[in-house]
Amino acid sequence: MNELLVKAITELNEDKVLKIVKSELEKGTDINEILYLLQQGMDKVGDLYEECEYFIADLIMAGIIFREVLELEDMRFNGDYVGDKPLGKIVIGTVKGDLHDIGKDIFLNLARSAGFQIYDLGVDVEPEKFVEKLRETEAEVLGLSGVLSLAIPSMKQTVDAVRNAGLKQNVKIIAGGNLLNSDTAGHIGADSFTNNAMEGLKICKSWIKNDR
Ligand code: B12
Repeated sequence: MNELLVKAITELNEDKVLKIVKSELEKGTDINEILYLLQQGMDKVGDLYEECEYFIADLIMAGIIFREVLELEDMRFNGDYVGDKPLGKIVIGTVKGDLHDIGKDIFLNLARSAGFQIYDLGVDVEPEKFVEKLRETEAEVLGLSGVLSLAIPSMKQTVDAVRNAGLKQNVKIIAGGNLLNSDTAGHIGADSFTNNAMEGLKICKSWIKNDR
């Protein structure tokens, strides 16, 4: 299914994508494997856009198809059961200037089903909004999402704002998005970074564990 699914999303073939995903879910294929392949397809859609083969309408279509897959009932994550008390609190948002929210939503659904309480600020979030929400909720983790190049300076501004507000010693910051690497992450000044939601969840869990 690997190549078929990547090809179907790259070609924006909605029916085929849904058919393959449904049949893989029936077979018991791991959700993360499906997400990984869809993400690869999205990268290819992005490449075609860069090469002027695809236009903005195609990016929109790719986003719609991805959302449809995420809405399938069996795409829900089975997280750890934690009872009434949340495992920890995460404030999250897509940073200022960036409207991409599919990756953010994948991570937050995963974290929520693992027992985290999530405060989602949406997209295009100003640094001050993150600071305000961290103060209000006393969350232990701040998750910053972004895929545009301009998300990097926005993430840095947000980390700086949290530090300047005197909150940094109580808050761990994780940045997520597919253009992040150790260089960009170093520049941003977050505690960690990832381009994989499952890995992000593991990092957040390890922070909470070490805290207790
Ligand atoms: C779909 C899409 C859109 C959709 C977005 C729909 C939506 N609701 O999100 C729409 C049509 C709105 C869009 C608009 C634009 N887009 Co666009 N888009 C894409 C595309 C094809 C896919 C993005 C995506 O959803 N990927 C799949 C998700 C699952 O991956 P992800 O975000 O990386 O998330 C994963 C991890 O990173 C991680 N993660 C993500 N966030 C977080 C947060 C935390 C805390 C953690 C722990 C983990 C985590 O978990 C996820 C699952 O593993 C990308 C191509 C690409 N390669 O990314 C271009 C791309 C990002 N877009 C691009 C561009 C240029 C634009 C526009 C400027 C186009 C225009 N001329 O208007 C606008 C910008 C609008 C804005 N201000 O944001 C460029 C950016 C270039 C750059 N370097 O800046 C890209 C790279 C395409 C390209 N190759 O040229 N886009």
